[in-house]
Amino acid sequence: MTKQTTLKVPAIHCSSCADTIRRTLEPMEGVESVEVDPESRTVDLKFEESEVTERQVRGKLEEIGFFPDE
Ligand SMILES: [Cu+2]
Repeated sequence: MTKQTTLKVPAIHCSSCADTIRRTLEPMEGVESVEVDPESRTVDLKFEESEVTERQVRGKLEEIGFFPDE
């Protein structure tokens, strides 16, 4: 089943941050779409929950220094 969630990521400051996040998350197995909004500092995520968990996506963001809020 596809799940949708919005992560708040305060470290996003510009479109370059947004590109980095997109390039990192889009190749992940199970991630269907990634939309990053540098204005609201949010990441809109659609993922297939049988293939990847929100926790794994959050972990990937943390690896590249973009820590999502709880
Ligand atoms: Cu930036």
